[in-house]
Amino acid sequence: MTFEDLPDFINNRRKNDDLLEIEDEIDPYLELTWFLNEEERVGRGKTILFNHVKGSDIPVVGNIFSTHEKMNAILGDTPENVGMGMRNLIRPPKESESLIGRGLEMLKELGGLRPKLHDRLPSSYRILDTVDLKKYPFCTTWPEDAAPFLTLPVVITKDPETGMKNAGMYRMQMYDSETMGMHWQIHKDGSRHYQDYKEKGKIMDVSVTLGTDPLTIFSSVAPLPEPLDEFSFWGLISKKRADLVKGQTVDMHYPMNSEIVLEGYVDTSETRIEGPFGDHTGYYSLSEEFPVFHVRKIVEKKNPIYPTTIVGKLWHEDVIMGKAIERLFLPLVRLQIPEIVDMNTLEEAVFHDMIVVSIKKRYPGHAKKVMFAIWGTGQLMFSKIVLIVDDDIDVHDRKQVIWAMGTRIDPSRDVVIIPGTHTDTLDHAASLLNYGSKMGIDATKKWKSEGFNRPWPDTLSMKKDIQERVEQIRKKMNLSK
Ligand SMILES: [Mn+2]
Repeated sequence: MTFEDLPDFINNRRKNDDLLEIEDEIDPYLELTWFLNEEERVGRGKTILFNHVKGSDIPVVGNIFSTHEKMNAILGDTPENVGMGMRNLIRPPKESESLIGRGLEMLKELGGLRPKLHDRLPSSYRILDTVDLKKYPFCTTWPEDAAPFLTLPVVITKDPETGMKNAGMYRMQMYDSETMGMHWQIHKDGSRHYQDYKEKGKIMDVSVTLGTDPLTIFSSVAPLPEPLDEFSFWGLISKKRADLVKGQTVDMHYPMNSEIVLEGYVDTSETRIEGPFGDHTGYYSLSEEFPVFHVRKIVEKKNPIYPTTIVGKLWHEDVIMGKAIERLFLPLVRLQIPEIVDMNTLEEAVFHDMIVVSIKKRYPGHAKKVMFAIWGTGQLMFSKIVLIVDDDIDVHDRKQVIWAMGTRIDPSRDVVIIPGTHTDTLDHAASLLNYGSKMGIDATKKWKSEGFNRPWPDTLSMKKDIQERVEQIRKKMNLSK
């Protein structure tokens, strides 16, 4: 089961005693997002509906993804199970199946997931006569932010050649009542479309959907392999076809369950200073030139609800989403790099700054092979530090990981530095924007065939019978937990 739309999700949260409704007037300037922050900090992470937001008639909802329980409700299952389901869909044929039979079955399954396209807006929508972004409760999160930012927009663009849709999430700075910044990071699909339009010297249509069912929001964040678009991914998870409706002034379709849609365009010859913005790195992103989005038309539901999120250091809901992505995509990553046993993208390192991967090592130099495979796989390419450990290490146990890193490496032999390569746009330490270096650390036990000629010492562990005997005595004395 997936949610119909944002109000359906909110009702579900109310029923599950996971909704705080705030009736006090809350200022969208700093106060509102700090409220979300505090609810997460105390470890409860309830969804919050702000019914009275200063300067706007529109309620705001936040903490949509703030617990694992909620994330599972949104996916309709655990990320692990969803990932295994996707892996099975693209599994190779079994011995009993013919290759063609399997291929046809796959096509049928995937074809069934294409979005359904509608021409007419449902009657519950209205097309506004004027464009005035100032009436919306857009939030400012941190004191040095340049302006209010949209933090959960689903930005839809179309490939100018193939017409293939993309839905991505890029923060958007409010400039005035009609224009916004479009923070298209250079490696993202939205930015690639932008580059293609720019080469042709064309203006591009863009729609920005604010508030859909949470799975659509999640899909726009998921690092999907190129041929799979976000709405088909949505279909794959929800096992039904997404309903998209034709725009009024843009040549594209967008989710028919949107609360608010900003239809508009980006003139590819125009940029403007964007930022600073308090980011999920824990720093303010610096100001840079980015494209500008002009709103032509606004379409909204009667009584819409606006969704927002807070990013900052560590404990925010992007960690829950990031972990769901890690678990969901692990089975698919393992299709491509089968020697990976487990991986941990560390939230303390903003996910992509450090990844720990355990492998079943089979041949000399295997750890380095896996490092290079990671730098060549989807958005794992952003991993700044890749730490490879043997599969006796639990990658989710920081103590074991640091122990392996400390005791199993000889730095001059086991650390590789790759100079002059791509970096994440939000890597503030790289000397140039989008360009820097990577580090791989091979913390596997070294083998003779890797030139290691000393014996590798045995790892400590206690005999089973001794453990059991001591445990019996402790139990008798009530010392056992
Ligand atoms: Mn995409």
